Amino acid sequence: MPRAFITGITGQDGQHLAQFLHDQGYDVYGMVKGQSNPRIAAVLEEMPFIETVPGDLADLPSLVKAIEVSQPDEVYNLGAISFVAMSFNQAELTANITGLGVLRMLEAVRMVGGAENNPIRFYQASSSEMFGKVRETPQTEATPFHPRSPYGCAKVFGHDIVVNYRESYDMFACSGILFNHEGPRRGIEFVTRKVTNAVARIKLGLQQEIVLGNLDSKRDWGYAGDYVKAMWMMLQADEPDDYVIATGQTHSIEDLVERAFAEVGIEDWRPYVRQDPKFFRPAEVDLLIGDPSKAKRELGWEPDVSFPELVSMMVRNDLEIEAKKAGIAL
Ligand code: GDR
Repeated sequence: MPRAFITGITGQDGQHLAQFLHDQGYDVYGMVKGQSNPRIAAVLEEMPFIETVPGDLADLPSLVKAIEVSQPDEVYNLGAISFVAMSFNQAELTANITGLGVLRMLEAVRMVGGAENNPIRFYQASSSEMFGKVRETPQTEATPFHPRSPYGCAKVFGHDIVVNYRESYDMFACSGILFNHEGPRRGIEFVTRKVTNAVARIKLGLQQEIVLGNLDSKRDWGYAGDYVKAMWMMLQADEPDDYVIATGQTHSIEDLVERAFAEVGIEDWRPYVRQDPKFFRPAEVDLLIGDPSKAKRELGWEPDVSFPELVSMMVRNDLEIEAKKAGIAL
């Protein structure tokens, strides 16, 4: 059985990827940091097939040990401080984990797998946040980076060091430049889930309003389940390379809000939405729209779930969860 090693196993993508790889017949190893990681118990309850391995992206010896123990064919580095807004407050931590963590992971793979023609295949979770103040629209693999947050800067370092290790040590190392991807497993701090959860609670009479930041910024939102498949496809290709993974369509936060409220039959959303400067960012990424044509051409990858389907899936999921918690029959 092929073996996959995943960092960030308790995050949205780690969970989707673990299930996907298990379904493909992989043995799945998930790196878990800390003495008693509060999220891993819930993940293991749903996916008991995951073998957990201790390790921390801030600690190279632990990564070497983790790779030695799991002996993977494929490594997926999804672990990061991933919340852009938080990276402004914890910039050094973000640089260390989201940036230098990639270097440490590559180094662990190189040390354990051997320097030349390393057989371990490596995937790095790069991000559309690297484009930041975009230089062209839509963004492709060739678009120059202009990150707008400590998170984006750290991701640029991670991206560049993957290219460098590929070129220097002939490693099979790829980066997926993933645009925003969402779903029912999304953390509540991200805007899509924050909105769909609040809309569900407002519909059920559990909450009065939702407080948001910038409603004008635009994102290219896809479904996380579609995007983890692209990660795997990159590692099955003949040659390692970098790919933009996106839908090619963009929507504003306002569009998201409108569609989520419409899903529960509320046409006029304005009375329920308040803006607060505390949710505005010191520097914003105004317009993201990715061109996934290389991934389609070379990998045969295409997204299945559309933006309306995604919002509908998330609102319905939150309605079910919130109704169950409150003991309300739907
Ligand atoms: P993003 O996702 O920063 O694009 O990064 P997020 O959902 O946090 O923000 C998207 C946009 O929504 C605006 N916004 C708000 N955002 C949040 N979180 N909360 C609010 O109340 C709110 N109001 C408006 C933001 O200003 C922003 O413009 C995500 C993460 O998953 C990264 O890790 C990943 O790399 C990128 O997507 C691709």
